[in-house]
Order: sequence, then C-alpha cells, then structure tokens
Amino acid sequence: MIRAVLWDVDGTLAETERDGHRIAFNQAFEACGLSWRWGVERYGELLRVTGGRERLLHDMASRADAPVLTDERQALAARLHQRKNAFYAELVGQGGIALRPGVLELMHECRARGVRMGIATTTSHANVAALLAQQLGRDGLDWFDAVVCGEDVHRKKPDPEVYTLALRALGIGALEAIAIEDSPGGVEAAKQAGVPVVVTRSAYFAADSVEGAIAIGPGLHSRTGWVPRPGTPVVPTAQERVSLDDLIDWHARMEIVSQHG
Ligand code: XBP
Ligand code: MG
Repeated sequence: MIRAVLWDVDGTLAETERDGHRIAFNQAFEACGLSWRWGVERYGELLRVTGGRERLLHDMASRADAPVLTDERQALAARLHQRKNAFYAELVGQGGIALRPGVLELMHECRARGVRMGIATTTSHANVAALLAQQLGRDGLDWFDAVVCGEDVHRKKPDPEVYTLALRALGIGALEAIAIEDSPGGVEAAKQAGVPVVVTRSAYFAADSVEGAIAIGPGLHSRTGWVPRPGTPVVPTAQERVSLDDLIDWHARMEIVSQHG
C-alpha cells in the first residue's frame, strides 16, 4: 500500500526550467553586469548538472572571462544564484509558471484519501515555497508532511540523500512510498533510496534513457502513452488522467521498465 507520494519539483510539478530558472539565471547575469546568457539548448546541456550553484560553477569552468581563483568563483556563483532565485520567485509569483496538467488533481486525490505527500527536490527551499504558494495558495507548503530541498542535503540528486531524508521525516519505509520524477538523475536518486519511481517525461528530458522505473509516461494528464499501460480502472470512468488508483496499481505490480533514448 502507498502511504506517501514524494514529488520532485522542477520538471515534474511544473516546467520550471526553460521559462523559469533559465530566464532568471539570464536576468541575474545581466544584473551582475555579465554578458553571459544561457540559450534554450545550452541550458539543456547544463541541466545534466544538478543544483543551480553547481551548474554555474560547471559553466564557469569553460569560460575564459570567469574569475580564476576558486574562492572568487565560488563567491560569484553564490551571488548569481541568490539573484537568480530572487528573479525566479518574482517570475513564479506573477503566475508565470503553471503546474503541469494532472498534478493538482492527483494532489487533491491524495489529500482526500489520506495519502501523505512529500517534496524531494534539488532546488532551493525559497523556489519551492514561491511555486507552491502561487499555485496551491498561501498554505501550499502545508499540504506536504516532508519538504526536503537542496539546502537540506550534503549531496544533491542523483545521490539518494534527499529521498532518505524525506522517508525519515515521514517515518515510512521506502516501499511504502512512490516517487514522481522527470529526470534520469531524479530516478537514480529515488531508486538508490529504494523508492519505486514513476516518470512523467518533461520537455528537457523527453528522450533521455530512463532505467528501472515502475512506469514511464508523458505526464499525469493522460493515461495514454504509458509503459506499462495503466490497469483497467476498478470503477469504470471516463477519466483520462492518471489517478491515485493508477499509481497504487503500478506500485502493486512493481514491473520494472526502462526506455532508451
Ligand atoms: C532541479 C535542479 C535545480 C533547478 C534550479 O531539481 O537541478 O538545480 O534547476 O534550482 P529537481 P536551484 O528536479 O530535483 O527539483 O537553482 O535552486 O538549484
Ligand atoms: Mg526534476
């Protein structure tokens, strides 16, 4: 039985990267007087590095005009990251990023049926708070009994720490939870923590190889296009979206699937 659904944030709750974090990074570069800009394609490459600050440092490693001294690089990355998060919060606060279709409906179902929810993300706490407040209302964070973010871990995804901490906070075992993720790194983190993981493909990770999920599909908005296919609903329904019963069914079947990009 599933006792909790653990949500990834970026790419899973919402398509936050291309039109959210990326734009905010570029605004931060500008605000700090830098001519650096991350295009849509380059940002897709950079997303393979999890964590905004880590991503900045990775990018600086190949820039001739980045500070040479490690300390200065770290300081610049920290400053840019702080500015980026402020711009991101502003953008999200203006309603610039919507939840992916089917997310809110599944959350309502979890709450109605007493299945607890947690957040297991690499992003900063402020970014999660801004998104949830805007999309779920001012008490949005209270919908979640565990909120584990980038600042809470020593090692970010694909390390399993974020999931291990979320399970501990909820006081449940790995097999009593189900994770929803969009990226190979996120899938790896959940798997390493022993949490069965469902993958909702996002724009930037649409064609990446994913190994060892219990279900992979295009998003919660549709029951079509999933491997394995959702089971026959207990109560026949015209519902097109993925429901909590579908998650429970995939969890019980525990078929392990992979897709190669
Ligand atoms: C996504 C990330 C984050 C965001 C930016 O994590 O890797 O780094 O891109 O957020 P997830 P920060 O999918 O696990 O939510 O700048 O706050 O790191
Ligand atoms: Mg993600």
